[in-house]
Amino acid sequence: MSEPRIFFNFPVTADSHTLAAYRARGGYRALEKALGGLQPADIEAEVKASGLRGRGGAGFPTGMKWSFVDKQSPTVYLCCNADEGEPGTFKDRWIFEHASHQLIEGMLLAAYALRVRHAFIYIRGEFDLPLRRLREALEEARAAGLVGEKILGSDFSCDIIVHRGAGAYVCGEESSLLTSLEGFKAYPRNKPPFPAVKGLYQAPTVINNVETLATVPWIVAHGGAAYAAIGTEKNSGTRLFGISGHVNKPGLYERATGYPLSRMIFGDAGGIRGGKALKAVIPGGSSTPILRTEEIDAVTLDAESVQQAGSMLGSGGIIVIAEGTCMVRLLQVLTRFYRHESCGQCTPCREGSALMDKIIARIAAGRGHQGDLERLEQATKGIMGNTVCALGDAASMPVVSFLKKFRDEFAYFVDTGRSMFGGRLEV
Ligand code: L3W
Repeated sequence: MSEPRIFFNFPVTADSHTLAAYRARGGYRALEKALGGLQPADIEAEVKASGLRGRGGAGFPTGMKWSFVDKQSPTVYLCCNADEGEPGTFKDRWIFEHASHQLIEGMLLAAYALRVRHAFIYIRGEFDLPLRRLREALEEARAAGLVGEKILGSDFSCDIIVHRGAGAYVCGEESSLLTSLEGFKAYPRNKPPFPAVKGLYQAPTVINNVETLATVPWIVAHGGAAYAAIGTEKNSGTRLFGISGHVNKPGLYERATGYPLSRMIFGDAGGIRGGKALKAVIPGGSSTPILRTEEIDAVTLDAESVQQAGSMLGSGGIIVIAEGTCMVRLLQVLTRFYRHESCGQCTPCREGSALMDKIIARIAAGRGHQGDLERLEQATKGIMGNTVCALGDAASMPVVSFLKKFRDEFAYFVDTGRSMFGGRLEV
């Protein structure tokens, strides 16, 4: 294969997740290289040169985020955001199950670059096998002198602490993750100050997604320029794309950025189940705006292209929807989720997500009122931009985009009390 693979570069076997297997495929050599002669600033420079952008959803340049940290601060923390909860997103889970050591090595490299002595992994509470694999890997790494005091005999010491979440989606929002880690109810905080300036226990804190950190060993091993040469100019590298919904071969695919979305759906994922036509795609996790079939023809899997089409690449969770799916009922599933996950701190999000859910539920039950679509739009306007964190926007975005793209289906349901597509929710 000519295109490098940062993740899918080994066959998964019964023991491919172990330290021995990781070492056999070159693992921890980037750490040896760093501790053997690279300065912390060299690592930051390589990450900057790589053009790596955050893989959690927002796509913020990783090297720039690292550069915001006050290098004179006596304490700097690193947090790995592993609270993977965005519906349609299941990539970080794979990394834990099959490549926990790659994440650990990436975190150690980041910790070395940022002079961190205590690094944290905030892992989704529902994860079971991923957590077990991570704990096993950390034990192996500690026993081998790769985590803890004087790593590999150098002056660099760093411990990695695992914190298990308790099943709250909002903890994937970085500031609420910090609040939760500190032991408080996970209410998000206003930004600025950004965590890089004032984060965990008020100290400068870098928070990066699992996939982002697990990419760092490859960058240190091969150089930032080699990474920048993969994919598109503004969105370098490969990404793990999770494709789910009405496709024949749902799963996780690693592709260089710039890969055509339609090739992913009709090639890699084997096309639409049951030979049906494609109706719509949610390209980057459930909070990203939905695209109709005719809008995806020219879309490639990089932030700019997806944005040009009117959506976001987000966390790379591609949800594919076949013809015959009732969009009212699909939106009901999404609004119920966001209502449940709103932390309740901000009134517009708490009350607005409940109101949207109530209206959509009554439409889907065949009891919609005339004017409900306008009420829904009004609710989104009251929420968007008026909350501390992005959850309010995330809850509103599907409502806005579904109403814009499939308004006739909603109007038909309100007018007739029935779905255009019969009585059953397509699953
Ligand atoms: C210092 C500045 N730091 C920005 C940092 C900031 C953060 C990063 C991005 O939301 C999105 C959300 C979800 N000085 C800075 C600075 N930063 N300016 O850069 O910040 P931001 O605010 O643009 O985004 P965010 O709050 O991190 C992330 C969307 O992603 N999403 C969610 C996916 C969910 C998962 C999951 O389950 N794993 O990834 C999908 O689309 O809606 O809009 O670190 O501190 N001047």
